Amino acid sequence: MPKEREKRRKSSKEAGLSGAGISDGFVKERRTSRRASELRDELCQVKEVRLSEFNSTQVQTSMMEALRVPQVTITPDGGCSREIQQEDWADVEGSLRRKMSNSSISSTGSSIMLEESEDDILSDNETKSKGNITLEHLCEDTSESKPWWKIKTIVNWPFVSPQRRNLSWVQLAGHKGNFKAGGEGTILKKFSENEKLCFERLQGDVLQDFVPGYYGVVERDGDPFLHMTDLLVNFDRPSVMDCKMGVRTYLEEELVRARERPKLRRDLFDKMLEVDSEAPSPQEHLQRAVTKPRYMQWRETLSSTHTLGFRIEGIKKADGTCHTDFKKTRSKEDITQIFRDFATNNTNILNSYLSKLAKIQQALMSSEFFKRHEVIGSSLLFIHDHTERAEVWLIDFGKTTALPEGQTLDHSIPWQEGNREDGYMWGLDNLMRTLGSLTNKGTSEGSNEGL
Ligand code: I3P
Repeated sequence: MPKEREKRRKSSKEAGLSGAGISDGFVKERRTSRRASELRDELCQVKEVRLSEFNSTQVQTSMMEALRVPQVTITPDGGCSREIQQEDWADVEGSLRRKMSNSSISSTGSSIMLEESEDDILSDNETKSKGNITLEHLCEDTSESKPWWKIKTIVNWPFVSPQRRNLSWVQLAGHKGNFKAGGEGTILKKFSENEKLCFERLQGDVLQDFVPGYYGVVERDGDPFLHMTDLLVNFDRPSVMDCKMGVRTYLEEELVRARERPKLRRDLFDKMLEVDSEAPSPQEHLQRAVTKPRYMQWRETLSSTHTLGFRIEGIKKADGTCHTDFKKTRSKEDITQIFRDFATNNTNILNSYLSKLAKIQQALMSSEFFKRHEVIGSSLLFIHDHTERAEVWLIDFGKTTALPEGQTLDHSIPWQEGNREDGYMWGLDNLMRTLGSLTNKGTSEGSNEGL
């Protein structure tokens, strides 16, 4: 069975879903969907290029260079920025060399792969990375007629009227998940075991009021989905902003995996090139690929993730235009200006956001869930409309991971590999200062680092 189908079958099983109990009406849909799955599987064949195909010593050497995953140590420098020290992992390199020599690079091939992400094969990634997207393009109902689009933070736009909800989708940010229309006022998000566990653990936690309502796992077209509240349902032509929180956007376990089973990705190299043709090293240019941690770390230092502990991923304005071109938005001045524009310099909206953030901050400080999880790749979703109603929600828990029993995080202290700190609270503090500077209220708490 192809890998992808096997994976889907497993996750469906893990979600406790089976053929039993599914109505007859589903059967036809499922047959169609099976064909769609097969087509997807064909599309998903990952291109594997064995090292043995690279005969030149030069390329082999550069491959070795690229596979050295750097360690990033972030230390507060007492001011507005954080110092980033890149160290080579001598031990990693050693074990990698052993691995590679065991796998006979030169003749018999190795298990180190050059691959493209499934997302990028299947998505409109190119369009997204260009930044500005018009609503017309995205307002078609993609949920049924389009191929399987993978959209990370997707929001539901009541395009015609809340009653006649011709579901239309707007792509906002980064990583692409899959969303479909749920019942009234709800959406379906592509199943992730990790995110499901988070929603379950969040039940009864003080954070529950700040995350989308969760209604369990449902099956649609043969695939499992998480059923949750559509956060935009009571807004009229809302403006939406996605801010990815924290100083780190990849899990520590991803670093470990990259060390143990390094993969070179051409799609990430291409994305890098699109933003800055000089970003890849000469070696990376040669092999036209980078590892994921290398890409993620580059993205973090390019944006405000490292310096402020959050970054703007995407904005949808009330006029329907979407902007996702914030990869290089780093300075506090730029970020402040973006927030000002987003809120149309409306003090009521800004104050409302600020007071929501203060409540979130309070809840985070007393949350058992937050204490015991490494929160990576999670966003704060800002939503307001012309009525000046403004809400902030915590979303995206696909990479939020429980710590071992007994371990807790501070969420403010610098990250060093092993401590699993994510800098979420530090980022939130900086975010509140940004908004505070626009309302002249500032924030009463927090350190002076960052902003
Ligand atoms: C993507 C973004 C996503 C990440 C994705 C990256 O980069 O960092 O968060 O997914 O990795 O390609 P960009 O924002 O520049 O498009 P995860 O958070 O799930 O790791 P992927 O290509 O492996 O999906």
